[in-house]
Amino acid sequence: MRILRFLRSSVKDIDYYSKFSPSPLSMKQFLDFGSENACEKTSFAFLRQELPVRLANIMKEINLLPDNLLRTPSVKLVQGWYMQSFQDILEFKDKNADDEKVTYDFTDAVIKVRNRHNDVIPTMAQGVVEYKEAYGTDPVVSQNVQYFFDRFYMSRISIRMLLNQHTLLFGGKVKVNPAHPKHIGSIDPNCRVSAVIKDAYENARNLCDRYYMNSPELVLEEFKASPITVVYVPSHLYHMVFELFKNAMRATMELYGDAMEYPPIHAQVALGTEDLTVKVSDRGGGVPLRKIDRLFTYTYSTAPRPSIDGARAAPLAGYGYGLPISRLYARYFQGDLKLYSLEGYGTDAVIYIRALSTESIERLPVYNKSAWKHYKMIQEADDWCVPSKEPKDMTTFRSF
Ligand code: W6P
Repeated sequence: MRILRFLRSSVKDIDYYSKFSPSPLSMKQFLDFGSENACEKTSFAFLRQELPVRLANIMKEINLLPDNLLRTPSVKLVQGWYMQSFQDILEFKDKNADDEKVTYDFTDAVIKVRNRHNDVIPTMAQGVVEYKEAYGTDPVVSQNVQYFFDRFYMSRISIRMLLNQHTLLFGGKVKVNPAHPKHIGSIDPNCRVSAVIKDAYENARNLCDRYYMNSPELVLEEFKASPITVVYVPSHLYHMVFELFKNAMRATMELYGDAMEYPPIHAQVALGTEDLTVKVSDRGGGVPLRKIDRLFTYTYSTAPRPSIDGARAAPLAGYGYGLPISRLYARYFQGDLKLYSLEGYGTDAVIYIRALSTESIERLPVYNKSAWKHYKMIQEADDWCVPSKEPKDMTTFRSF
């Protein structure tokens, strides 16, 4: 009986909070939370409303996954984490924001929530593997799963951004990070793009050297006299370029085999009035257009991992969610990540970031009728002809 009442009340709470739209924050608003006059109390008051809204919105979408995927132990586990975290935060609904003990306990709860969700990505990936093994893949399910995961992981990125900002700003004795005193939580108001690129390259190169015993050089060009900077989360930029370098290196090394010389990877950084653009180019042979979409597909990337024998290090890239998640990081602040490939030559991977912090606003999924429709849509017949390899027998149309 107690369990039932507990479940019923949380379902009502989720319904209630899912009817609010998440409130996207701009870079400026994130910075304001970290400024002199902003305080833990303001952040607390915002988060105790906004976190349940973002959690409830995405929990409603988890429920729309195909039943067979929803029933896998992995997805059930993740669902339980969301339920628990939702309740943990709701505990603070009617608490006194002026009570220091309350705000202290809240920061503690925020840390617990973040840690609870550390393994969401591999756990959900496991759920997809279990589902594929039992039921195979069909195009309608794959399309829905792709739609879901893009929204689910974007929601997760945004929630973790909020959790991180709160704990970095208010979790310690002081707001400043001694290693990076100018950072506001995870944001660097003067993020030097090329420095992050060099760092990511060096670390990708280390992995490449371990796996292939060699690695391509980097040629980095910046189209501006002074170092290009942007208001951004350096860890997000690092995540994206690190992923691109791993892919570029793998393509290069696999194409050139045991040759002792490799074409370098080029990285270019440009700053315009709207966009800050980073291009990573390899000459690793490219990918045919038909196969580009697959690189961003969650159901495609989750092939059961090739068994890793102890002697050989983990492969450099692939079999993961690296590229789709990287694209979400780019889109999170209204940018994008695209691949342009020349099959038979190489690939350009381009990251677009908003140059103006006023335009860097969170891009968040919202649970509403039109999201609901995406899952319920029955696949209608395509409105384009199916290409046929056999040309039609034109003799039928002869006029004699
Ligand atoms: C490739 C495939 C790929 C994906 C992402 C970035 C670079 C590259 N190069 O051949």
